Amino acid sequence: MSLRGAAVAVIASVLALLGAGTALAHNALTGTNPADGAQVSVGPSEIVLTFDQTVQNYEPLVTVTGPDGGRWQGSPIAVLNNTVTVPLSPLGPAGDYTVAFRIISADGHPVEGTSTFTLSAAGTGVANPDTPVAREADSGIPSWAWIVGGTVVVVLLAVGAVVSGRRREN
Ligand SMILES: [Cu+2]
Repeated sequence: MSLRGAAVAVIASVLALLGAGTALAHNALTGTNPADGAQVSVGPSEIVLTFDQTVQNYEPLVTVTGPDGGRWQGSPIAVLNNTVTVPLSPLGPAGDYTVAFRIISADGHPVEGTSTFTLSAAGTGVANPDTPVAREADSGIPSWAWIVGGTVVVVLLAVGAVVSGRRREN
């Protein structure tokens, strides 16, 4: 085999490997119902997310956040082959509703994304009581706050120990 032939063979096998990698890549969202960017006058009874590959039925997460920050998704979330379906409560205020999802892809990786639709006419629905914005505010202490707080306490204790140690020496 000539040098040039060998180079071509190497490039071909690398391309083949890359192709295999693409085929094994994690799930991609191929469609939603309502479609991303769609305008509806009445909210549908459910949201359906369709992927290019089977979704693993492991703790799927879907939230539907309305224009006022309220949550409108129902439960349970159903995973069937390559689709994820979440019941939708009757909608309230007109405006944009964002569907955010996090699923476990066929290859085991978490995949997340969003899709948005617009409600053109206000409905009479009431936002989900168990996932209101208020509940997030209640437990809204981020983990870094605990770390900073804990560090401050440790430093104060250390300073206190040093100061009291010096007093005893004097
Ligand atoms: Cu992946």
